[in-house]
Amino acid sequence: MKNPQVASVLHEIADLLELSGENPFRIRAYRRAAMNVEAIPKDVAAMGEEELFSLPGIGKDLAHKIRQFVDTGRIDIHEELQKKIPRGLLEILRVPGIGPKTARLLFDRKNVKSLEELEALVRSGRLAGLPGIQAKTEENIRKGIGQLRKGMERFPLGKALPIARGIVDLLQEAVPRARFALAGSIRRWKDTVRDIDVLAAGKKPEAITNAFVGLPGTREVLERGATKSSILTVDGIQVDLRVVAEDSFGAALQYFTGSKEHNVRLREMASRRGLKINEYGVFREADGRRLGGREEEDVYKALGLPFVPPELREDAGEIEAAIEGKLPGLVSLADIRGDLHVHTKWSDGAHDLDAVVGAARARKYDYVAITDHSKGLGVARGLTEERVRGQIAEIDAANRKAKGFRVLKGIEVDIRGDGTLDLPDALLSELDIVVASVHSGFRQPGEQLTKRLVAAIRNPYVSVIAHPTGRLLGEREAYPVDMEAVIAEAARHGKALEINAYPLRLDLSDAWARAAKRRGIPLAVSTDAHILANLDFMQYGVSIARRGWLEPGDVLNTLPFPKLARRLQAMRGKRA
Ligand code: DGT
Ligand code: CA
Ligand code: ZN
Repeated sequence: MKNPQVASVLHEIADLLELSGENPFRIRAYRRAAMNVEAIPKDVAAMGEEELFSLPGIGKDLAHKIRQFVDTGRIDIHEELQKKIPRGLLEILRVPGIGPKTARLLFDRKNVKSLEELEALVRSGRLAGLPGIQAKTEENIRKGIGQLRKGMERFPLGKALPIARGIVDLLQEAVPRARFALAGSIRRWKDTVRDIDVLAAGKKPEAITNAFVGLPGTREVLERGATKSSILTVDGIQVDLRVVAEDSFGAALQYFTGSKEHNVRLREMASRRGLKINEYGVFREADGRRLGGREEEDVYKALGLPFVPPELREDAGEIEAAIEGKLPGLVSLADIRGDLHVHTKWSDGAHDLDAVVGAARARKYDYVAITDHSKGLGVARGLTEERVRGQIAEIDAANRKAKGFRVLKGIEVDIRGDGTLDLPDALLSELDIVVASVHSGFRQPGEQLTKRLVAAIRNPYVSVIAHPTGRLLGEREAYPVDMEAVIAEAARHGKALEINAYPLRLDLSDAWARAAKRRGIPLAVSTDAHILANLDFMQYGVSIARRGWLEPGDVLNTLPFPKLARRLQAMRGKRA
């Protein structure tokens, strides 16, 4: 049992309680517990009831239920609720604009038990007329279904990867001698994935399949076969398992990692050399002799190529680079020396400075930049000039205490609607790093948005533009800013752009990060953490950097502190 599986079931209990019209406090208790289980780095399966009880937001009763779930794969109340409430209502609850009351009403009055039935009802025009459902509501529900259908096509990596890793761990525990790996887009760290692809090989293929179809957190077994099985998790994500022969594991991993476009190119190369590659191995056309396939490297070696990291396998020039021996030496998580965008209690972060410093040090960082919001962001308790001064004093004190670690004085200054900044230059000049970003007026014409970003880049004290396109995966498109122009301006002034590692942002995207690198712009890979656990989002930011072909030298926060400080100083001199 793994934390994502436990969290999913707790979330689902909360949903089911909501559908049964239960007490909101009880519902909130389950939600809070689910979020806490998601956030803690320790395995809940390894905790006793006492230790679970000591976690924030987990009472005696919940500690007992979690323990029960870990031990037996079931929770009584979950089983009872499932008997009472049809599964399809959970899906209906996910339609934007439909709350538990409406879902329940649809069920009670029209016997709607699934998304399909709801769609049919909407199509037939029999939705209006129900109490509380006006023409406007009907229209909203119609739109909501469309949105959900669209969103269901892909999941953010930040949601799918923890679930996928949990699944692989559980399978590995169930069949310790078998070999497991993630494949497909999730192994290539694509920012969104359609499903989770898992590959397995072992002496007892049947045991692998049994473990897979019996995984906790499974809503439905879609397919069960000797070499291919599929399940749907309670989160609505499909997981495909392929079981292959042990000596084909490498070839199958290469094949099922894709991308399809990358593999097509490799097969063309192979065929020109009189070779054939498929999911079973590498073969010589002439006599059918097998040249390898146990390890993934075998495939690339047979073609005379170096190993191509999965993040690059998009047929975006990596094959040409591999042929010429010019693959980039990609940046990795271990190269990251600090986080340059973190919030504290001073604005809308959850923790105080000491806690953030402790968490950054625990991740072996050399520094962290504290970048709380500026005053214009009232909802986030943005800092006035006076409060910035108060924070400066606190950071100075922290730096006097801290040995071998530096706290950078920073701000996430709001770029106002007219392109001016929310705090005066004189104050910004006292800080080590100024991160500037847009938080309002997304609906402005692209031209105005571009002007705002360009103006911010021109301010001598701005160091980094944070989440430059404003996209929120599955929720909001990038705003219509002219990124080419922004990149050109950043290049002109030697300013950095951010790869925001928050899983719903991943902004810049991989493609824009690569475009920025081509112009020699340094990238800051930052988490924008608001709680300590968010510092672990760094892995997603690094994956975008890698998919953007970035090397350590392209990433600002791979620099050791003294070099970083000099670099940030130099940015201020570069006014065109
Ligand atoms: P996704 O699922 O849309 O996020 O992206 P992928 O790349 O994971 O695509 P998926 O799950 O359909 O297939 C996984 C990999 O398996 C894919 O990257 C390449 C390989 N593959 C699957 N079907 C085919 C096929 O029909 N032809 C070839 N050449 N490769 C395939
Ligand atoms: Ca896939
Ligand atoms: Zn932020």
